[in-house]
Amino acid sequence: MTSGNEVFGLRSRQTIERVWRGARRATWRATLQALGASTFCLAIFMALSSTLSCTPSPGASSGTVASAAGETSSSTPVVERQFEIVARYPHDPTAYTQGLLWWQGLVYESRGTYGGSGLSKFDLVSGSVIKSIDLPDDIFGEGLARVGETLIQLTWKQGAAYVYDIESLTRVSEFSYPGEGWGLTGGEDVLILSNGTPFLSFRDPQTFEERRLLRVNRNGLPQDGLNELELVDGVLYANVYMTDEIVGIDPESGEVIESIDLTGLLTDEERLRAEVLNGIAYVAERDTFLVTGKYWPALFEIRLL
Ligand SMILES: [Ca+2]
Repeated sequence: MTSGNEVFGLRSRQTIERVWRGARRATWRATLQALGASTFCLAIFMALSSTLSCTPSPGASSGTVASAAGETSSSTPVVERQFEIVARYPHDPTAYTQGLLWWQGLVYESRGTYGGSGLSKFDLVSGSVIKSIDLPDDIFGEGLARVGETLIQLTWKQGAAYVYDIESLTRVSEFSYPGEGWGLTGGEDVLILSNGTPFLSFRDPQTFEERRLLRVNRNGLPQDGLNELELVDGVLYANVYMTDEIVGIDPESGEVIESIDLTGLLTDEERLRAEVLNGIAYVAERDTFLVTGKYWPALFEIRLL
């Protein structure tokens, strides 16, 4: 009962040796091929170097290109933030939302369009309106911010910022400013105004005088379309016009540091009648955000993860 094993063992050794010899030949072939390829590449590289003077590419030297290939870049990486939906609430589908904020258990909303502009406060859960005022048909409402016991509402092209008593929504005074008004946020220390461009205007909450102009950059390029705003613990959140994205901006440097993709909040059927995502309000008590859009039938409470 040995022959079988011996034969098997002999054949096995022969097989192993054949494989080993084959592998060595293959390795040498691969090595020679690699050397040949390396030599060829080296020759090409030297030829190119002699004609291109080893000048770095503009992208590598400017630092404005995302560093997917490991290039050095001065731009700030943008963190993709995930979120969870905490709740869905009703929202007036006739409201062209331009400004949104939360204060002491109520939602405050500024509405736009010529003929449909106004200001209202309503209960979050039921959507029932506590108080609402309309603007004249030739005024187009825009961003909304709270300063103490007052609300400040921008207008699109009218150059006027209306100041209201937050309790009665009675207009108490008015500021003027040049250019368009889109989003507004801030508080007692500073107000920040967007106008659809990459530039944000930092203004004195008491006088509305401009203190600082900041250009917002993303991966080294200007971030256009900044719309509704919300300042939360040193991060400025902004709707990007015509998209389902909210960006988080460092208000000191102007760099976009966060991105939240809110695609899919509404159903396809709801989207047929709705316009773009717009409206961010921070609920400090629960560390959540309320988000909605123009003519949206719903308002969502979300938590960033
Ligand atoms: Ca807001």
